[in-house]
Amino acid sequence: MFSHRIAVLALSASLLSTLAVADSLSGSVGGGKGSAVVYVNAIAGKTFDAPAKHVSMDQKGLKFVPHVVVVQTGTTVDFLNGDKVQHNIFWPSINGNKKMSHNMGTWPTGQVRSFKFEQPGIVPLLCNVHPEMSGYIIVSPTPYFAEVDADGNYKIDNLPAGQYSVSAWKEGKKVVSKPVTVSGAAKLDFSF
Ligand SMILES: [Cu+2]
Repeated sequence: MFSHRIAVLALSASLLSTLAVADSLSGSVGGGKGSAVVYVNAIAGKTFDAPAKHVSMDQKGLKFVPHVVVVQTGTTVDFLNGDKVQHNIFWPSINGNKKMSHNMGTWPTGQVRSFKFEQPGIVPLLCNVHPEMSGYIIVSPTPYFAEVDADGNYKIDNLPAGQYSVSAWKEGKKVVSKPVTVSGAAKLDFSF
């Protein structure tokens, strides 16, 4: 009876610690101003359902707005042409792999075209009507990602405790990856 009660107590404690501890990863991304994204790489033995919710990126004022969008693998992005001129969207590569280039075509004002990003990686967006336009879709392998704020800091909340490989992307730079052990409020800084 006594040992049974201890076992129940022990189980309750371990459940509580699983539920109550809010593990997180945060830090800074150095190397000057500009957009940057931090994401947790694929976790062995773990799969994640593709999010049902679509994410939007517009073409407005001859720009991709926002300039950078980060999504989980399997997310559909809706691209709205919010200008009075036609826009195109294509990417010459994903992660620098030219075999993964794709052209979504050209569409007029007010129209939306959607694309489901099934492969994780860095997708540099271009418009073949306006060579000065550029944007990025960063497709994270996991739901654990964050954009850096104006001060160059990021925070990934609700990351379960564990050992991970974490990558940082910064516009115009090569992706940097580092291992980290997360337990509680873990810290990891990147510099470019
Ligand atoms: Cu354009």
